[in-house]
Amino acid sequence: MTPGDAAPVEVLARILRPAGGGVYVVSTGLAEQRALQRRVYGAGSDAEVDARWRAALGRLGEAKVALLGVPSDVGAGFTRGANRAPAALRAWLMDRPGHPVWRITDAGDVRVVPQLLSDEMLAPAQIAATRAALYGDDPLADGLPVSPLDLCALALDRLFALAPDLVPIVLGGDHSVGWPGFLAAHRHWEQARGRRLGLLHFDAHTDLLETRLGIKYCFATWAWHANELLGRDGRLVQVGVRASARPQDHWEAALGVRQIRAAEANARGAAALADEIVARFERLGVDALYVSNDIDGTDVAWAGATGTPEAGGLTPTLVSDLTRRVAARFPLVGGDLVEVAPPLAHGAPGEPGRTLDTAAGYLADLIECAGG
Ligand SMILES: [Mn+2]
Repeated sequence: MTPGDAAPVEVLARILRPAGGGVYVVSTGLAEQRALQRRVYGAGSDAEVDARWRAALGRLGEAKVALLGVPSDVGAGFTRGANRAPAALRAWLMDRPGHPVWRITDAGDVRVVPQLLSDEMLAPAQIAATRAALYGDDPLADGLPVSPLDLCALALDRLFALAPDLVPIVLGGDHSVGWPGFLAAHRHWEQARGRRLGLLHFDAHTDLLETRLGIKYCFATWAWHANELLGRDGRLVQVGVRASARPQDHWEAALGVRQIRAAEANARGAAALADEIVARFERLGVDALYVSNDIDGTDVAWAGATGTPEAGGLTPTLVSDLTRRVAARFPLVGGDLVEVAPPLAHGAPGEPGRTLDTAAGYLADLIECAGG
């Protein structure tokens, strides 16, 4: 049996965990994880948490928007901690019951083995060993992947099998999860259904390396691969770049992207930028939008708890306004929010609450633009 043979909900039940439970813990962190899960599900026991999560999986077929946590930071490169975002943001939002996240279906978290990233990087013996550890001798788990990026892509594929019009919102994790997020959207919407995606990407960095230290998929390469899927035809627009070894015209000439650096973005404002991006996407035949929001595109004043902070960034107002203006013209069919790293606040006053507030706003933008 291959993973394609089992019912989508049965696959999801094996490769996901209840919300907040994707980080594997044994002793340290276990009490905190259980407490959060009981709060999120309004449950009194682990069994009840599990039952309510499975009930949520059962409702996915009718869902319009769904949240998928990917608590992995193995794709990061400088400072880690983004694996804690899916749990920390849900905990933060527990105190904000009016937030739109509580109106949508939470599919839970991808199971994360914290030393793995992509199955392509693993020897067959490692895949077999981890598969046995994760799934035991479950016959329905035969052939399932074991690494976060592959599990995320498979989960999104099965979500689309359950609900073809679903808009999944991926909550990372480092920016490597943007790769399975966009790949799944491209397979479903562009390759299978003939739509043309535009990719709006907020970031301090270009993420446009083909490989980094020989690694194909990581935080610094996902946008290169996404741009290849788009055929380098100009449908990748990057906003907020300010930390790059090469100038803007290099990336625009070499890869066909449009890059609006942070200083230009802040000077022109959301309305003018939206006009440019909408006109560009219209000219290129775009009819569906994917937004990848790396919180380090935002200035450290509002989002300091992240792995590679850079001064001189975007304001949250600009990021939100631009997202909503472009999504008002092209339907949002997928998105991710990545690089929120609550442990990296370094004791700065008001952090990591300020970053979580900024992230909560961006999550609301994605959910509401998706119609949730
Ligand atoms: Mn990034």
